[in-house]
Amino acid sequence: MTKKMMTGAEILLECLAREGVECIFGYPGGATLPLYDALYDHGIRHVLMRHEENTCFAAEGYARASGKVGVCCATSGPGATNLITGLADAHLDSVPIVAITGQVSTKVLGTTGFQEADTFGISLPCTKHNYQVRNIEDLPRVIHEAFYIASTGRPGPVLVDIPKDIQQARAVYVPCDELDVPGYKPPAKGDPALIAQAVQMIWASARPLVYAGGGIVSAGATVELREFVSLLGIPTVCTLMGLGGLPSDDPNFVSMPGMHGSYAANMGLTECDLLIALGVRFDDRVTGKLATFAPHARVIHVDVDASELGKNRNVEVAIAGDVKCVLRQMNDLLKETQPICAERHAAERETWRRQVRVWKAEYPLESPASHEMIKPQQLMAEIDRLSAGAAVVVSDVGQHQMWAAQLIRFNEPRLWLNSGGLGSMGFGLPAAIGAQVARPDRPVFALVGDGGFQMSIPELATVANYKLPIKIVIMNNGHLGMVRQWQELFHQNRLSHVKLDTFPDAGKLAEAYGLRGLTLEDPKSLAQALHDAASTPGPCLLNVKVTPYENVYPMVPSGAGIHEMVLGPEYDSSESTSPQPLASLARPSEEAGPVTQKSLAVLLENATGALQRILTIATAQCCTVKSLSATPTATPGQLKVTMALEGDAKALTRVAKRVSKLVNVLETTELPMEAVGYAEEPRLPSELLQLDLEGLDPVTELVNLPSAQESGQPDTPKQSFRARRKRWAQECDAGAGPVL
Ligand SMILES: Cc1ncc(C[n+]2csc(CCOP(=O)(O)OP(=O)(O)O)c2C)c(N)n1
Ligand SMILES: [Mg+2]
Repeated sequence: MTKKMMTGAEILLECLAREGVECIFGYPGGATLPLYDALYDHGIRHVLMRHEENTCFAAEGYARASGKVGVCCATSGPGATNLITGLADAHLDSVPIVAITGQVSTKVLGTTGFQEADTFGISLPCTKHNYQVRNIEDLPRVIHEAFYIASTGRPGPVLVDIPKDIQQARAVYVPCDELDVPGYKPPAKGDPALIAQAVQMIWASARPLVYAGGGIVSAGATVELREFVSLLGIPTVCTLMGLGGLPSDDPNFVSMPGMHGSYAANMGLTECDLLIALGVRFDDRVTGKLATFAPHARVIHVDVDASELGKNRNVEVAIAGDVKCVLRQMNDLLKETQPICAERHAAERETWRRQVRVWKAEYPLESPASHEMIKPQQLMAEIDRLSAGAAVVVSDVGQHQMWAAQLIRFNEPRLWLNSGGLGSMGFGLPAAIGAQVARPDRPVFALVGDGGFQMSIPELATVANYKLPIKIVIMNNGHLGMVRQWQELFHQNRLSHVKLDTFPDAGKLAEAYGLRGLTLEDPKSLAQALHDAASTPGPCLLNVKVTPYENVYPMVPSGAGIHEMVLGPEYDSSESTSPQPLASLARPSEEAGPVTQKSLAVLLENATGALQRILTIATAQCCTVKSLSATPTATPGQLKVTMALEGDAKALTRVAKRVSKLVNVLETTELPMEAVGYAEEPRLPSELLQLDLEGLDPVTELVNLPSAQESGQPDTPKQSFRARRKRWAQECDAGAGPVL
């Protein structure tokens, strides 16, 4: 190859091109003038953002959506310091970024020159690695190392600080084809002895649970994870960072665990006897109080970053390795041992799966609707309906982020992008810009709060400039909602400086930037407006006004165990939605009443899983379904289900209340007992067969299910929940909580 004289800036761009970089998100300045001059007629695309922090968020959006390394660039001094939040964000969420910063010339370094900041020193704790290039000959090696380190092992941001005179200097470009980074050897395969031990523990488990995190997404291990959980039918919870790692439509997917996780996910973690932790870091937002986290579980932990293993929780088997490779190894061994081991504990595992299904049905993550004002959950349900698990949803930080994580499905990895570890407000819109650049083929929603949106308004110019067809949806609750929720619940509702009184007219704001925009308040127009926005080409800004005092539930109070989650006002006897002190909100009832009967008529949309949910709610409350019949109504697609129930009086009331809240239930009426009567044989008319009963235990079994007392079952879910809580209380009183 002929050797070529090039400037440092040209060499930098050549190296970026060799790394396959398609786009740089940047903002120029004095110390990057040589680089921008070289970019002037270079093929690499540059997206001019409106703030340096957003160059890094956009690069993160690009990286998270595509799986490639995101590249951002800023000038020295204030440009570089503006990048820091983005770098810290990428560092905590393990996102591969290469950040290029300009620096004052080497002769001026250390003299407090104009726009000099110690970028190397400042960025050290919030990057995976960083460099300052002092010699043009080092440039190719440094750039290729930066990409290698950013994208391998546990991914993360790498910063390269390049003084201006190095960008201007000329040298013969010598490509760097081989890398050797001393001391950096990310593990790939797991130790076979540990894999064997893990597989043995898996076959020996009665109540296994997979706890999958962002590592699954980073490693591209979705296919392997699907196979792994399907081999034994292991219920799987995905963390905020791991959503989509196991598709939401996978039968083994439960939901998100943790502070705002579902009842099923948190109880699954609490009750499992084997926890298989894959690409997770036992983050405090997931574990709650560590002393009561997964108290009955032995733990297998797989992570590419060996320093995570055993960091927060003792583990029985710690496997350092790429989770994709390790899952392949485990899958191979599971399949090999299946013929001899599959029967072991199979019945217990089936009971466990049923238990998790019951928890899901009993305490579902629901989208309550209102006819007067749009509820935040209603907005998420509409986005979910439009997306059907296939759109990219980039969220900002706050209540809207938690509702989105709870209620929107993601049937592929890299569709759900959010700032998890650092929780950086202002992330949503710029990250959506990066995501849309990476995925022009997919609809991209930027779902932001009215607070976070106001941190990133200038990026509307970028959206307009590049005609990016992002649908910006502001969940406008008039507050810094998540902070308001904590003030309400933990600071006696003293709402201190959280009201966002002034918000721009979205129509005018959008128009000022040359975009379409409107404000929505009427629940009746929500679905159509979102549909129009999604189906009309080009960007759009929707300001959706929602009920201002809604809280995100379930919620695990800070410092509590995740089994102590507060389920929310709909599980309380009072139906008030006004702010209430935490203590007044219900946890599952602890007292039993007399056995009695109740009959219910339920008007139902004939939709997937609708009947299943009603029946599982009843059985989960230990109520016996004595008879059940269904008849079509005059309205197509509607059924009237009549059922006679027997059980604890309070439980029957809870069943009636919860059934009435189900999404597909239009109306619930209590009937006099004589109107229904008990059937010797359950009446199951053919209309029932039109309901989607997939995953449901045989209907006859449910209909004839004996009550807990009759069957002599030792421990119903409710009873075990009560017993467990009592036991912990006693243990804590005795000063001997579960030992880890
Ligand atoms: C940069 C930054 N500043 C402050 C916070 C603390 N914080 C977390 S959530 C939140 C409220 C967000 O309000 P909004 O964007 O309206 O979203 P909502 O919670 O109302 O959905 C705040 C202030 C943060 N996470 N990031
Ligand atoms: Mg808000």
